[in-house]
Amino acid sequence: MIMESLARGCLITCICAWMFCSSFVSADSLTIDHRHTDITKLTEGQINRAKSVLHIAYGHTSHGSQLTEGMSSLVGFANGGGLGLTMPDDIFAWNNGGSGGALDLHDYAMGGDVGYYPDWVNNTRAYLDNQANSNVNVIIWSWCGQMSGKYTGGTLTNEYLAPMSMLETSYPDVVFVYMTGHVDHGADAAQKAACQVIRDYCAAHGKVLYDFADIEHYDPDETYFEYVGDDCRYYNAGGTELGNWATEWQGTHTEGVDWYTCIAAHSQPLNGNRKAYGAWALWCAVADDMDRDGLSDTWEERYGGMALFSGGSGNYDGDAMTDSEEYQAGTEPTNAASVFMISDMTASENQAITFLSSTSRVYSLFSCGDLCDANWAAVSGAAHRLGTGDAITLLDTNDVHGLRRFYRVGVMLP
Ligand SMILES: [Ca+2]
Ligand SMILES: [Ca+2]
Ligand SMILES: [Ca+2]
Repeated sequence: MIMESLARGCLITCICAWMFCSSFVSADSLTIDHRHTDITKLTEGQINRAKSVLHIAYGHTSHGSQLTEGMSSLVGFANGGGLGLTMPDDIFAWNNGGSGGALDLHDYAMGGDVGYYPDWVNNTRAYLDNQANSNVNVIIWSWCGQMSGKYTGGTLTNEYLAPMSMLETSYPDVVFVYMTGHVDHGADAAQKAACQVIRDYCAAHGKVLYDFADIEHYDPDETYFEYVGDDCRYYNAGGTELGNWATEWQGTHTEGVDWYTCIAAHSQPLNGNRKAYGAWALWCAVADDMDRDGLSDTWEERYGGMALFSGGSGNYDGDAMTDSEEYQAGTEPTNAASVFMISDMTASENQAITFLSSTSRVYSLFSCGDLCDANWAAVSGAAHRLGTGDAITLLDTNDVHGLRRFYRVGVMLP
């Protein structure tokens, strides 16, 4: 999502710009998929926050154990410096109860898997209604099979999506994590269609999704395998087996350095590795937005607490930007003088657009020739810039002399 700021002012004859803010952050869906399997991108602070905030209950059978088995063996891999990790020892430790500074994850908390309806719903309610589990704030269920069958049988909504949504209503302080099922080459079309139904539902309704199937379509180099089985074998469109993406990658990389061995039910260790990386990305992301309003809880706490900004649509400091826009732009939501705006524009050989940037935000330059058309386009040759916390300048190096140009700057979270 991009927010844009324009400053009004004349650069040279027929070249001017205008300022406004548009778009906003809202309670977006959160999807964890193959794009979130680089565990080296997680920070120690994010991991420790997940460990301090989360109390997770996980219901699963064999396929779902790829997450927890992968997470178990990840501890030693990271301790040994795998992938160049230099985190403190045992930072990825987890156990039931969270003792010793580990992540609190109640493995096999609820019997069965999400394929067994209505058992999984009843088991969830019984678990959460048990006072002994009153601190649990994340529920996650995996599939083993049945997903594609529910799709073809027309019960995917009534036996999965709708009950999940009802549970969310019943337990508003608990984050429920949706999942896609494992890839299934034997039922490829139905499996893909079922996954897409789940993805579309989660995207449309602001849900949290761990996209199990998507992770199984990619190797660590982001090579995509369209026709693939849960054992990582891949095929052509005609069904001819071509290889195994996991064993091939493992065979050309170093165990203990690039990947680690682990139990991965029905599959290969590399798949378990990637499930664990995705799981930790999930824990970190969930822990930083427990109220699911699209605003980082860390950011909200920095400026006074989540109660001040709930929903993000308010405007605490009364300036021209909503709380959500302030979050996206990295401006201060409690300081009306802190807003996202172009501060200077100069025209000489190039058109120079200057503004105060924020760290951890990415900026890009757009222009158009007619505000009535408002046909904004990225300025060619103007690279995206990472904010520094100081003023930065974006340049339009194209020859626009004699042309009318309006500029605006877009900002987004990386
Ligand atoms: Ca939040
Ligand atoms: Ca504001
Ligand atoms: Ca402000």
